[in-house]
Amino acid sequence: MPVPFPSVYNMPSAPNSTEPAASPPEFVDERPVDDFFDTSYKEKLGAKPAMKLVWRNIILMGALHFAALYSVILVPFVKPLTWLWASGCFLLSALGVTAGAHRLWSHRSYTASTPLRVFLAIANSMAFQNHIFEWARDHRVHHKFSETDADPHNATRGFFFSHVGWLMVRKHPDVIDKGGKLDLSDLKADPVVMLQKKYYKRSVLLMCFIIPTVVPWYFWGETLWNSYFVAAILRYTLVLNATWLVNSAAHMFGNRPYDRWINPRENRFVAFGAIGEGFHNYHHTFPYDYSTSEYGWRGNITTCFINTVCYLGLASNCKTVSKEVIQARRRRTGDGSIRSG
Ligand code: ST9
Ligand code: ZN
Ligand code: ZN
Repeated sequence: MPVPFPSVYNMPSAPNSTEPAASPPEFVDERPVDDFFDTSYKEKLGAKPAMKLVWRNIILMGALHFAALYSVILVPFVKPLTWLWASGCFLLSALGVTAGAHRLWSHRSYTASTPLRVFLAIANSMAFQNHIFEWARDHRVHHKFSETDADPHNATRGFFFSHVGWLMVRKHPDVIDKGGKLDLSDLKADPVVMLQKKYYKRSVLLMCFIIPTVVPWYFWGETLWNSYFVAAILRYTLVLNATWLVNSAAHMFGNRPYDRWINPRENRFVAFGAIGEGFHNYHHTFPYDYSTSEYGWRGNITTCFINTVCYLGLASNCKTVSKEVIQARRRRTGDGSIRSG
C-alpha cells in the first residue's frame, strides 16, 4: 500500500481535536462510545420550544425541488456531453462534501496538503451546503449530541425533519449553546476554510451555478436553459438529497453491526448515492476512520479518491481501525447482523 495506514490509531479525546497523527501509531484498546458522544448532556424536561418556521427557506427549497422536477423532463433532450458534464459536477461537488467538509474538516481523519485543501474548498462551494466552517461545526455537534435537542438534524424528530425540515426552522437553542462550546480552533486556523467562508456567496454563485451552466454552452453548444437546469439545478438538488439521506434514511433504516444502542445504520443504498457515506453505524462508532467503513475502498468512491491523493503525495496520515478492535466492538455492542470473523 502506498499510503501509511496505521492499523489502529490512538484517537484524540473528541472528534474535533486537532492533535496531529501519532507516529508511529499507538495501539489502543476499544474505546467507549461516549468518547465521541457526550452522555453527560441531558435534554431539558418539559415542553419543547415552539418550532419557528423560516418561510424564506421553505419557499426556496420548494422552488428548487419544483425546478429539479422540471429539469428531469429536459434530461432526454440534452446532449450526451452535457450529461457527462453534469455527472462530473455531481462527483466534484460530492467530493467537496465527503472528502472535504466531512472526512477532512469535520473529523480530521486524514491530513491534506494546501493544494488539495484549496481543491476541496472549491468543490465544496459547488455543493452549496453552507460554508465548510458552518458545515463542520454542525456536524461535530451532530456526532457529540446525536439524536438529542442539541443535534441540528435530530433523527428522533422524524424522517422529514432530519432530511430537510431542519433547514426550514430556527435551530433548537441547545444546538447553538452546545455548538458554541466546541473547540473549532483548527478550523479557524486553516486559512483555506476562512477564505472560503469570507468569499462563500461569490464562490457558490460561480461554482454551483455559473460554471456548470456556461461550460456546456461555450464548449459544445448546449442551450443555456438546458445546461442551467440539468448541470446546475438538477445536479445540485440530487447532491443535496443524497447528503440528506445520510441524516434521515441512514439514521433509520439498516442494520447495526457495530453498536445496536445507537440509531445510525448501515445502509448500502445511501452509501451508493452518497459515494461511500452510508455505512453510518460504523461511522458513528469509529468516526475517526478516514474510510467511514470497515470495507475500505470497496463501494466507497470517496475512499478511492483519498487513496489516490495519498498516492500522489497530496494527503497523508489516514486513520483506520484494526480488524481486532472492530471485531471486539462488534461482539460487545453489535446487533449480530454480521458474524465476527
Ligand atoms: C445543507 C447542509 O444542505 C447539509 C448538511 C448535511 C450534513 C450531513 C452529514 C452526514 C454525514 C456526511 C455525509 C456526506 C454525504 C455527501 C454525499 C454527497 C453525494 N454551533 O444558522 P443560524 C449560531 S445547506 C454554534 O442563522 P437559526 C450562528 O453562528 C443547504 N453556533 O440559526 C449564528 O450566530 P451569529 C443550503 C451556532 O436562526 C446564530 O447561531 N442552505 C450553531 O436558528 C444563528 O445561526 C440552506 O438551506 C452551532 N451548531 O436558523 C440554509 N448553529 O448570529 C441553511 C448556529 O453570532 N440555514 N449557530 O453569527 C439557515 O437558513 C439557518 O441556519 C436555519 C436556522 C434557518 C436552518
Ligand atoms: Zn449521523
Ligand atoms: Zn461524521
